[in-house]
Amino acid sequence: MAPKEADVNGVLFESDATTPDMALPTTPVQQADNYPKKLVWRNILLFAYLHLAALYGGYLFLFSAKWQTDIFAYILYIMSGLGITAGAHRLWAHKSYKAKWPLRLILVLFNTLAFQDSAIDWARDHRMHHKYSETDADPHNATRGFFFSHTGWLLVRKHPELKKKGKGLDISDLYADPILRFQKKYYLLLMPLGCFILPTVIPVYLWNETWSNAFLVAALFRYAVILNVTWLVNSAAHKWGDKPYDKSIKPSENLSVALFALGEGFHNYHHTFPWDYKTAELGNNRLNFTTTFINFFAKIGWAYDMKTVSDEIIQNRVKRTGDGSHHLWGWGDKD
Ligand code: ST9
Ligand code: ZN
Ligand code: ZN
Repeated sequence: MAPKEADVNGVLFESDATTPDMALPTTPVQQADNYPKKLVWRNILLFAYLHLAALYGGYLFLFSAKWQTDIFAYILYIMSGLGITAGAHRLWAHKSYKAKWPLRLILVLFNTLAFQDSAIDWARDHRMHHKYSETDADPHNATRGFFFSHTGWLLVRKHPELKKKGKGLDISDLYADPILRFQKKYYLLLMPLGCFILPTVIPVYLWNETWSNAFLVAALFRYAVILNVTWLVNSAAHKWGDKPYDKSIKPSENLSVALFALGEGFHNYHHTFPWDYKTAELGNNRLNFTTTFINFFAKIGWAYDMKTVSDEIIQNRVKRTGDGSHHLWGWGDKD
């Protein structure tokens, strides 16, 4: 990991003199066209069904479901979103802060509601995404086009280069956590319960919602929205937006994605400084609810050792490799 610079109010400032392993860029090797794609029909059919049912669920959300069901779906959206952003992404994939076991338990519960596979598998793919960004060993290599980076990568077998290079990836820290091991071991029981069964049963029993409204709105519509918002970070935020920190990479600052993704759209910053727990230069109250959430738990002592980057390092990097748009992204004083 990068060396510590200072330790102020529990926040560790890191130098980018050496980049963490998962941030090392590699020379892109474009072999994707030669690679025989093996379609996974089970996933194609399930995602097609999910999206058609979710479209109808969106209609029911607007015109038929009870207001309690709509609010419940929104709360589930925030909870499962945090399970991805504060849990799988910032805590487990990047180790950008540490969490005591009660917070890890909350995050693993939230993460299970999101059904994006176990946090161990999610973090393993995400480490490959950073370490081999935009090469064939990147699971959702954005140089293979918008559709591939958004959904297509989940509809085909992974590239052989990914499986080869993936053997060298160290994920022993993830397996060392009993909470993560438990989630992976019982995933096929816990995930259906958290993502589909409880979200359907709760509205029916607690406020007399119909079965179809509960299933289509709180389970399927909410799940499809969360999936697509997450995938937009891989597709839209690897395509559209400014590059104030490093103009040589595709990841970009995308405000619209950040708005829906609880603060995960400032992707040029994130790929430049992946160890910053804010995943953005600015944190609290700047379209970054995930940072507000982690800061709250830091106040009660459940989150600690949050890593960030000093202003000086950011400014140097902006001057050295930015595209000149940085002034557009300084929204007043930092929190
Ligand atoms: C989903 C995940 O949607 C979305 C992740 C998005 C990430 C976004 C990141 C952006 C930043 C964060 C922003 C968050 C914003 C959130 C906003 C919220 C408001 N390393 O995978 P297999 C090896 S999931 C090392 O089966 P196939 C390994 O040996 C949706 N090795 O490959 C492995 O064996 P094992 C629901 C690796 O057979 C073996 O290969 N889930 C790695 O090619 C086989 O692995 C689904 O739909 C690696 N990374 O199948 C399921 N990977 O595991 C989707 C593989 O035993 N997945 N190996 O060690 C699948 O069905 C399959 O994975 C497949 C590929 C068909 C895609
Ligand atoms: Zn990341
Ligand atoms: Zn990315």
